[in-house]
Amino acid sequence: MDISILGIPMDLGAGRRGVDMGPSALRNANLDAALRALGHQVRDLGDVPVRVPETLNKYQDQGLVFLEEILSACTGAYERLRDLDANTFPIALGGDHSVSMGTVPGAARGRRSGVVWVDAHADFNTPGSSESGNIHGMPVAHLTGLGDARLSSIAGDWHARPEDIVMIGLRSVDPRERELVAEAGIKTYTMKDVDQLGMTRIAQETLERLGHLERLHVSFDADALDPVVCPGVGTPVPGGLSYREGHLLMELFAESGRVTSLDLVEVNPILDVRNQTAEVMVGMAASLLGQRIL
Ligand code: HAR
Ligand code: MN
Ligand code: MN
Ligand code: MN
Repeated sequence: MDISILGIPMDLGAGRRGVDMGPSALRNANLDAALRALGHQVRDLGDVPVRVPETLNKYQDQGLVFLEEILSACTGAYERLRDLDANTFPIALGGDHSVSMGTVPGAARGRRSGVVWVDAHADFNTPGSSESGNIHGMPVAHLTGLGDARLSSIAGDWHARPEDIVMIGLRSVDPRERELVAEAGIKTYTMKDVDQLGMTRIAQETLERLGHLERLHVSFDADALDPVVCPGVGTPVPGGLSYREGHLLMELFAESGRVTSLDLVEVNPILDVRNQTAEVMVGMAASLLGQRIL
């Protein structure tokens, strides 16, 4: 497979500094070599330009922190991925999760696409429901066309349909956000569901539910994994996916042969232990892209 890597070194959407160093940490954990070892052709496109927070005054525009700069970086990521060859597999390196407002439609390249959101959080706030104003808590809502019109039209009128989205690993959802997720009718698997059903069944159900779609995008937030496995994240929540649950999900998706793009986001090297979180996330990417035990 032809794989293209694109970094979006941005932390403007998060409440805490540091995930702007995520792309560097993931590259240092030898993402490209791990994928080449699996027989893929790998090209690194470098990084999308992102403004440095210290050059800006923090502001809110309609309840959105750093709206203009995030819009510009997401648009950059969108355009870069949109222009890739149709059968290239893009891997976007965050950066905070707001980058996915650009990477998901960019990777879709105009086509309808399923979205598997692997995350402790639903990221389904709107400017009206958000308690923090941090845009990384809002990308999925904007992908479906809700929220601020500027952020929801990064890809023109391309939107993810709620019935094409599945969330896995949830354990921190704000009260008003919970209502929005339910209203939208998005399929969710909380950590309770992971405990009760097991990851095998969740992976199977997800692939079945999205069975009408030829293209699937996996948006993998490092905080979906337990903080013991991935300590280097800005918003750790206890009780997350185990190392094996993460790998199993990726392995079952790999077997399906249906995933066509990936985000690796929210890696925060400042809070990490010897780049462990980036290394774990590179392992997840390798499993999704065909690494086998036997
Ligand atoms: N729900 C909270 C908010 O909207 C926290 C969101 C944290 N998001 C991430 N990405 N780390 O999943 O502010
Ligand atoms: Mn997230
Ligand atoms: Mn998260
Ligand atoms: Mn729109």
